[in-house]
Amino acid sequence: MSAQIDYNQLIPNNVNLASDRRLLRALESWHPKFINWWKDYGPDAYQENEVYLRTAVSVDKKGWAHFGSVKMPDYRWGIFLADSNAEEKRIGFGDHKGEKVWTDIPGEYRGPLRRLIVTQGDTEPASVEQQRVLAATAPSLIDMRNLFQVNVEEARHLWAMVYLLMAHFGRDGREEAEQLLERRSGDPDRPRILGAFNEQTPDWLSFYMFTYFTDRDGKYQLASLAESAFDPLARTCQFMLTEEAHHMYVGETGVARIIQKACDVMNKYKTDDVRRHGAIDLPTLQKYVNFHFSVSEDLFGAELSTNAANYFTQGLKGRYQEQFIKDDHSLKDEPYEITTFSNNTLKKEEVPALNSINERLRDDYIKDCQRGINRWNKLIKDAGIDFEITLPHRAFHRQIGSFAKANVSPEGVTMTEEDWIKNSPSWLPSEQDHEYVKSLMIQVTEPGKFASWIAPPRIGINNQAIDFEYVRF
Ligand code: BYC
Ligand code: FE
Ligand code: FE
Repeated sequence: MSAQIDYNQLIPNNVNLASDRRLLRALESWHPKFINWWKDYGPDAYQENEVYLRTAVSVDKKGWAHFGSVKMPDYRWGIFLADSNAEEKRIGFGDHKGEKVWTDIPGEYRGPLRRLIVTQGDTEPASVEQQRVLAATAPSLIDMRNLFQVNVEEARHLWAMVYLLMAHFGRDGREEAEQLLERRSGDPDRPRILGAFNEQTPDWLSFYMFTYFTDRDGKYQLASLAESAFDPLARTCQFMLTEEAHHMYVGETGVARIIQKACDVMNKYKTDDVRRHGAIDLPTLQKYVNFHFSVSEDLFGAELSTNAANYFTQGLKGRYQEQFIKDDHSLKDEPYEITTFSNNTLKKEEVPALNSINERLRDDYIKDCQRGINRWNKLIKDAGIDFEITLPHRAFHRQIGSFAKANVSPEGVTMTEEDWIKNSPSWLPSEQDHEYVKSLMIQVTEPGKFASWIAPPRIGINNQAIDFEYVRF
């Protein structure tokens, strides 16, 4: 008998994998393809080094963040659904409000649910592909470890969606699972589904911005799917959200440390020209904010969307924290105020709430983005420096929805396309800005040492010291 992998052992899970032969077989044929993808399109180096990673081995407090040193290809990508009592749980919104949640998929909703799960699943490996070359320029060991932690968890999120596809969509699901490994970020012939996931993440400033702004879209999309009447999807997303928090923490603290360094240099040398001292100036940082925020806003879809209205009415995808919203949760004739663009003018307008589900989620997202910006601004203020980072207007630099046709400045002023293009180098990272940031990207691997452009973090990972050997060489 050939050496058999015990998949129930290999894949930590709380879905009783051992008892489902058909599912096990499907995963057995997908797993080697996943590993090949991980080796070819995951981190392009250090696959044989031991990395201090957390692994989820169960969903409870003790098990979901189990720390240890592992080689990435040996990471145990598990399948976990948050605890649930499907017998008592009720659907919280839409036409099926009040009915029991579904443990399997009603036939008529297979199409839209498959599409939602595939779109979610597609972003996870896409982000790993986007980040694959970053280790070669990591500013410290702890940062390199954080990158790898995010990468293995995004790969686990792929597993989470592949599990749903294989367990609930039969042959179609198995085909979708294959295609999730075949599309490639940025490949013009077989791109990833959503725009932001085909952009490059060429440097660490982009990486922190991505984890701050784009992983936060993940938080809001997952939270909406965690409301789903399809209980396995809801529970999977609920558990993914616990991991998502760390990704956004990496982004927020990463940017904060860059700001700290810029402020320290400004104060030490009494100059705004921090580039002379190998730091990243705040105006450049603002341009990266403008870019990553606007690209991430596009991920919420069009302001008015019948797709989103249908998902809601059918009970497939809810709103952020549905149970805390005080309305009828069916939105048959509720209004919602959105900003619209027509005749070259931005204005506020009341529209049916049901059609503006995407915009409402984007509103929740924007508020959340602003909270971290406020914390960054406090750092700047505490350093005695007169500079404020701001979120650009929601219509600035958009590709999706009604603002795609608009030419709007970060301040929200409409203009001609010609003027917009003329001004854009002062709003978005220019070729020179990219070159400058790239010139700073030099790998630092001595424990406890950091590149010139970033301050050390305040604390280590899991109570380890800052100079702990997070990646062993
Ligand atoms: N790019 O009716 P609309 C994460 C298409 S991030 C390209 O508004 P809908 C993560 C759309 O497909 C979270 N195309 O669309 C973060 C539609 O096409 P059709 C990912 C786009 O369906 C970091 C048309 O435009 N999860 O987890 O309401 C690292 C009309 O649009 C885009 C999800 O996205 C775009 N940006 O809304 C790792 C959740 N936007 O029908 C991971 C699942 C729209 O005309 N996805 N289009 O052919 C969804 O809920 C929805 O698909 C969307 C789009 C909210 C994305
Ligand atoms: Fe994810
Ligand atoms: Fe994430």
